[in-house]
Amino acid sequence: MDYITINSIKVPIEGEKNVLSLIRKAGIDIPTFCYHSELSIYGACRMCVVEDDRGKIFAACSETPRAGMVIYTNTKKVQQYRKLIIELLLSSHCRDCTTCQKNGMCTLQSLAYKVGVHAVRFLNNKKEEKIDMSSPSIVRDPNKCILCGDCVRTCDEIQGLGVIDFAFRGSKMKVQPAFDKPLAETDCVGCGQCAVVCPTAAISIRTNVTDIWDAIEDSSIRVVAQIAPAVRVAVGDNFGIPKGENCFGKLVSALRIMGFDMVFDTSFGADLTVMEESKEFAARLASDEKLPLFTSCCPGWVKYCEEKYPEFADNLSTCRSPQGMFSAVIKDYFAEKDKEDGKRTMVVSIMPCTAKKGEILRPDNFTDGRQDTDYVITTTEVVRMIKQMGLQFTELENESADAPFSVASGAGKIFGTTGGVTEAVLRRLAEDKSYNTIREISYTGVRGFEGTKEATIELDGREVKIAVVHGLANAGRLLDRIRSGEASYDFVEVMACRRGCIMGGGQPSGAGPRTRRSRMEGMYNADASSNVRFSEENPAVRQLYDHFLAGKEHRLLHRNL
Ligand code: HC0
Ligand code: SF4
Repeated sequence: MDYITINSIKVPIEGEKNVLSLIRKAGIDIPTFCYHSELSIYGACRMCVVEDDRGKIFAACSETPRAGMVIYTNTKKVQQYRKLIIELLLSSHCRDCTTCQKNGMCTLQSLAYKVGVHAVRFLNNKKEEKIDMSSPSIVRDPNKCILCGDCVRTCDEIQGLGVIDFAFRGSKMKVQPAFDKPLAETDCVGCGQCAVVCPTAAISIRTNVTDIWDAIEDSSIRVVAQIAPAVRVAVGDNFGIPKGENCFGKLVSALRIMGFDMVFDTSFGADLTVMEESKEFAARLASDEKLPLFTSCCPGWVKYCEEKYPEFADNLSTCRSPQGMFSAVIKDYFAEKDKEDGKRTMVVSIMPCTAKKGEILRPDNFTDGRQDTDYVITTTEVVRMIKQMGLQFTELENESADAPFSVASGAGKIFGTTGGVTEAVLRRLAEDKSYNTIREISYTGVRGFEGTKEATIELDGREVKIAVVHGLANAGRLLDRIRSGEASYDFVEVMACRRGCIMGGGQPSGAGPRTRRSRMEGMYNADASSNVRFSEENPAVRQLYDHFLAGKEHRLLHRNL
């Protein structure tokens, strides 16, 4: 076996493509801004410099490991080099750290501390740039950009959109959308994946925390929360709870203490989606029309499809997303009571997703001219609220969601990971409602993190072809194959974010491979430990269909176009 020597430790080369991977394998954490294992190597930030035994300095991320190499990761020369890089970055960086959205979570800030920069010798003579607040999902502040290009490569390579890019050269270089257009006027779908990788607050989540506190303070407002499936397996990250652990019960307690009047589980809305989408799928299969049926619960995907592949827009399910369905039901359900109590119901969704902030503003998410969901806050925003409230999150009791929507099936919960929507719909369409059926469906190929998954199942004597895709670049490739006739499917699930909502733009960042896997396992554990595994067996869903929903399905549950 070939080795390289890192700080006198012999480290075997086992297919690693760069020296940085070997350094990390040796358990040494060296700083990086522009290196992400899933993106192409840019090698621009130079923070990962190391020194070899001949005194040569080079970036570890772009150096191929060679047998016999001897490198040192923290020599005096390396330390001075890194310090100078940070100082130069800070010299042209707005330094309002104490009031910045990213305060305490900023890589530039933490590395300045780590490498020991206590003063900046160079003057900032950059002119102040306008902050782009046009998107409902994200905020772009060019004054905080360090030109690492992480956002550019994410939007291009993972999402296949290329909304933002480098413009100009030398000291004038910037990252911006083409022609410096406001984000709202571009193809941006609001997925927030650029914000996840941004090391500073150059791209951050547009926050609604203050609006929520204001509503809680107002006694004329009934503030109702719904918690998305994937939030429960990530909200604990910031409180030292093991990765992937289901914190739904603790989050319900936290929201009640904060002053939310009622707390519900969006997985109940997902159960409604399963009911409606499986009906729609069965009808399309019977008529052989508008196939494949594309899922419509991911707003990033819906916008992408409408704008980039309009010829497939009619194939999108007419179902609203679980968030959309549930908010419409909640508003309608409390309408009478609101009149009696002299109150107004406000629905606040707690989501792993930044694009959901845009979904709620779409006309097809209004019922009778009224906006169904009033605000979306992300997992990271709710974490901030818990901290502002001073709650000891780990100490909170587990509480359940409120009646009458207090039961959610396991099928509704797995929506939060890629393949979950498909699996839930297949459970609904299966005739045999046994554990064996659940197991068989889980083995069809819909589970796992592969970018595009395929499965063929038999339904009513017919072979049904399914595809599950996540990441919009993967979705684009699949659509191209469908368009050219190279591939054909009956049902296609698309989630804009790689690995589904568990890795949404609003989730706590810094989630490496182990965390991603733990979040996925957390979703499947939430399903396995549910008393009800099939959406149609959810007693609260049945009750709703039998009484309240009769005759209202189309108005409340579908995108009325
Ligand atoms: Fe998702 Fe959803 S599963 S999109 O990823 O379908 O955001 O968690 O809430 O609406 O349920 C996000 C997560 C949801 C919706 C559900 C769907
Ligand atoms: Fe690209 Fe998504 Fe960022 Fe918009 S939010 S710029 S689509 S990565």
